[in-house]
Amino acid sequence: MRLDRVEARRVTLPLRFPFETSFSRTTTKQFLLVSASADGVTGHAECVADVDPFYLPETNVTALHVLRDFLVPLAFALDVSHPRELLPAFSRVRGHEMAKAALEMAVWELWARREGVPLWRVLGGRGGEIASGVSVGLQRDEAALLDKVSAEVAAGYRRVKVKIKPGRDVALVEAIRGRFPALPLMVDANSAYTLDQADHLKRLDRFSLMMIEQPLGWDDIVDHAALQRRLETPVCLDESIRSGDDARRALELGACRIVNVKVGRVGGFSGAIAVHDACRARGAPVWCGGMLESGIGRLANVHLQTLPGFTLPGDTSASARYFEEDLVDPPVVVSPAGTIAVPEGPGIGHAIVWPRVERATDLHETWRRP
Ligand code: OSB
Ligand code: MG
Repeated sequence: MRLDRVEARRVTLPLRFPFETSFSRTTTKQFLLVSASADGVTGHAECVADVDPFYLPETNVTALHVLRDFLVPLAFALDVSHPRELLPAFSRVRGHEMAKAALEMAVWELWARREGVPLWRVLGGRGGEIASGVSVGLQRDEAALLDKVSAEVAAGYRRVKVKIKPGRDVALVEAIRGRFPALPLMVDANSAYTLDQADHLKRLDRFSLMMIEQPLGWDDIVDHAALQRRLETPVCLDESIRSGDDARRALELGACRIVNVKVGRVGGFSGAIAVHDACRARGAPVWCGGMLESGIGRLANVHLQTLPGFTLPGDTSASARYFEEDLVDPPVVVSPAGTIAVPEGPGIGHAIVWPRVERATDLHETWRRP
């Protein structure tokens, strides 16, 4: 299969509520929607880069540049016999995993549509349902956080993750634990601490947290290994894992016991499968993170989570927690039992509502195979 056209649209969607982490406060979601076409069939994927480089180094501007000037030409030169060939074909381009993932995922989605099967089938997953968890951002105060967590528990979510940062950590976790003694609960620091705060982080050990996610540097595994030796709470890495090899190295070094995989952070589905396999081979749980995706990226995450190593609920929650009106119909919904149904239609399996996409698009580039 030869790609004959690739497009990128820049899409902006208002968020229903601001999402605050240790590194920023997001009020609107802006992303590149990448589409790849061959022989009259088109696949679509969402790039997880943001307007700023505060989570990881890429931005929507760097992703558009790297796609246009490097990745799309490499993809046009390829005669694709399977989507897993894309990531190795991109290897001369160092880093830029989010840009790589967007194009690679669009080709997987195209592949599934050509075959007329749901994405999970080409990924090697299964149908049925997945368990759903939520990520709760930093709130105004403790009362607001408790209200938010209560609402998510009442909605049926199977586990709750709360964002922390220095000054807004131990007391908040203590308050949540006081109210919900048995709740599967975890925290995510997005690199807000340093190893010299290990004694402070150790105070979280008494709250039976499932894990603490990415407490230290975004590109570190050595300090995380030192921290993990001192904590009973499992460390989970997010930002630090950008490939299957990164997952292998982190687990072998003892830098974490659990891995968060985001397809967009590891170069696409083949990278995500490599992370999944590296964890599974070592008996380490892996779960699927999120990047406030619209339904297009959200559904890609649903399909990925049907692989057998996903033994913990991830961060894939209902569209309605983020968007008044999602770009897919039906939107992603969560049952009162805290599950999401795995789509059975071709590709991502829900229809993309193109008039909504076009209304939210302020830039559209099309590249054709020379
Ligand atoms: O660290 O997991 C993270 C959102 C944006 C950037 C980083 C992270 C997150 C989330 C939200 O935690 C997960 C979601 O609901 O999509
Ligand atoms: Mg995280």
